[in-house]
Amino acid sequence: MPRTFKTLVIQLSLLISCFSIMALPSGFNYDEENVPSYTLPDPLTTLEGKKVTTAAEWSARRQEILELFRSEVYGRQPKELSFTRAEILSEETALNGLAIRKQVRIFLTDKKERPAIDLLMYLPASNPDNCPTFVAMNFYGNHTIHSDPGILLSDRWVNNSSSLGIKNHKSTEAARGKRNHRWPVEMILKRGYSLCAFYYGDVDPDFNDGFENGVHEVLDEKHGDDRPADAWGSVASWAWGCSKVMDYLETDSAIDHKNVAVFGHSRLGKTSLWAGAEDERFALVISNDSGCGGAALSRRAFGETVKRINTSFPHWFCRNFRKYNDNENALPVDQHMLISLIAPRAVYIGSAKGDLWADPKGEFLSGKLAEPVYSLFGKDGLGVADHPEVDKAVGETIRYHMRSGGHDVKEYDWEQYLKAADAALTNE
Ligand code: GTR
Repeated sequence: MPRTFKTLVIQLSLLISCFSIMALPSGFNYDEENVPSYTLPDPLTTLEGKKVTTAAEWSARRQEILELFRSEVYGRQPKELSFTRAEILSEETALNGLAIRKQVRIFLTDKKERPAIDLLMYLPASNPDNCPTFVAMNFYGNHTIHSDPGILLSDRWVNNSSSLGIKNHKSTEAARGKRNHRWPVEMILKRGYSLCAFYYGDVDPDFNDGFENGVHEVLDEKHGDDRPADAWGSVASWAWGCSKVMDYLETDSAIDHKNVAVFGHSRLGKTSLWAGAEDERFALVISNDSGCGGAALSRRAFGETVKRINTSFPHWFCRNFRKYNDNENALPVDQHMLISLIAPRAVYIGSAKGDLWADPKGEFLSGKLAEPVYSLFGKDGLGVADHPEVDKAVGETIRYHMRSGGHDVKEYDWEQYLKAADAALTNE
């Protein structure tokens, strides 16, 4: 590369990283020296103070921790979890013969036609039966993940977005394929995996409406302030949507339902972790840049804090979580215990260097501190003592990397997730 061009590239990347730091909300801590001192609860000590030393003892402790997350952080999902019904909307060859594109409407309750998840399935044409898959949530509708004209245009409520041309909470053709940089569909298919994508708003539109719409309207007995303090928030309902997709996949011979990964980015990374905790059918759980309420330790209060997330997004968690605003040390759990709930299954925590808001170090530490639980099952964790350098993926059953760049999903991330799938899912 000529020197002047190289200098320009370096200057530009410095400028970009400055921008990503400048874009961080002010009034929050981004300095390691100012992380408060804290003591973390031990995943392997029961509420009665007994030490857990075997995998058999872990199962009771796991239940205890799961209950704490339900009552204090994400809220409780309704009991009824069984599959109701699905309708095949279309099934055709697509992507120049590389894929079979199947679109399926999964009805979420037997009470009404909506809410329903529209599942976009891309199956490798070379391997359309019993194929391992990624269940992956998207932010603006299935039609945004690829320019494929056969993907049904979502008509559901969506967040407005100038870059996707979405106004008045309604998506249009202008948004088709606009998020394709986050979705290397062809790469996934060529590696022998299928992709099952859905729009999270199909389950619950992402705005604070007192839980009167989406699945809450149909399944919750009470709405608004009458809801119990441990009633499920939106993250829990999106996670429940992943389980509904799994219910359907168990009925579809195209999918090897014993080898399913669940994937999400950012708020949907928080969601994939909670889905993996609640539903042990997911063999691999992937969280990309999930941050506060996801993989990052709450007690570090680095970047986004519990108070800030409960204030900006009062509908994401249960009301009890607000007790820990500026009071993280009182939490009976921290997010390393969320990772522990996934044991002994595979988990991948992806971070990004420029994404200080999501606290990469706090995300790494959660994986690290879950290792003793994986050890009970003879499973290897991250295999390193300290945070790895940038763009260096580490780990075995627990995996981690911190990619260069900002809060996003890049091809580098997917390359690592595919390697994790090769190791964790059997692909026959
Ligand atoms: C941010 C929020 C993060 C993350 C992100 C996203 O505004 O503070 O916790 O969830 O949104 O989901 O895009």
